[in-house]
Amino acid sequence: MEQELLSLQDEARENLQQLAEAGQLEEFRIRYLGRKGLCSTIMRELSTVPPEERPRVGQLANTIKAEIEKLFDEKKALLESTGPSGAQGAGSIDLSLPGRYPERGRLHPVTQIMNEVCSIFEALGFSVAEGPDVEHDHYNFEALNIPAHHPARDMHDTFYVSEAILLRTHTSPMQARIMESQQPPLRVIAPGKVYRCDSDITHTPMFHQVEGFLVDTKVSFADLKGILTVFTRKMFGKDLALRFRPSFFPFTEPSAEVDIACVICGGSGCRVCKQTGWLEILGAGMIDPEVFKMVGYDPEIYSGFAFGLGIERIAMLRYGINDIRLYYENDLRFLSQF
Ligand code: 2NL
Repeated sequence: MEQELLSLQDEARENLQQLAEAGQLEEFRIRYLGRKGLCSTIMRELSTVPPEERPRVGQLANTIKAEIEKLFDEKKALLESTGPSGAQGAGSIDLSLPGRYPERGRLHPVTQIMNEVCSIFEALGFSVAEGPDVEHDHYNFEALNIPAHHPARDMHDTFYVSEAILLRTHTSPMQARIMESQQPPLRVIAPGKVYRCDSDITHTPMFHQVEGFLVDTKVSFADLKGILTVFTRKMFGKDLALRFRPSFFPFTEPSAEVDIACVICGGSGCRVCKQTGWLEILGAGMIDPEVFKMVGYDPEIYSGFAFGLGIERIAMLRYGINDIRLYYENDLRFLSQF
């Protein structure tokens, strides 16, 4: 029995010395130290030793088991310890390897431009208001002078939730809500998502707008031109040419569209500006007296202007992006450029 114990110890020591990988440790542990392992088996056989020898042999067995456990723990610590690979064999961790850095995230280009547009208007004294994406027909159309059967409703390609509820086609319903509940003077912008049933290289069914309005006594078209000129210069550069071109919107009269000199060709004519030398960047106008009546303002006392711009379009012009769908494909090769 004693002989058996001593050779078990030698065998275990030798086996342990030959172990080269942390992965083999468990196999060793089960073979020698496990519940059905060699140490336990020998302990169980102690009952066959004559009673007068039992204390001595028992003690030896305990010592040897403890010795194997100690050797095992040392080897385990060695194999699992960190250090240059090779020096301590496979399975150890190489502290000299460079770490794996987590990729740094960034804001989506649409979010970046949205933030920039908002901070330009905030610097001009406008406050920011956000409202629901799901709107009442009343705020999206009626309150903005677009009654049922108005031809402008066709242009909006509206997603209807029910007869009177829809996904907002612009952010001006929020402006109507504000005018309805607050008295002038007001300067507010409404950024957010808008929805139109339309999809091609210049349209996505969801896109982002910032609309704004200013109402006070004695607001004139000159104020509109002033604010929108400051905005355009801050957004696209201070020496950029711009022009105000007559247009039509149901909620403003008179209305205008603002063009900037083509950022691609500088005004000489190219494919992007369709040879006109100009790019449309926003629509605006003096708020129609009908809208004021709808929200309970006296058009004899108050006047104001409003404007709207598409964020994806502004970002396309700023970054030279030619397909709006790129924004929504989540391709990191595209997104990580901004
Ligand atoms: C465009 C034209 C526009 C507005 C949006 C607006 C109107 C009122 C109150 C508050 Cl009555 N906001 N929005 C006014 C004129 C033009 O958008 O081409 N947008 C991309």
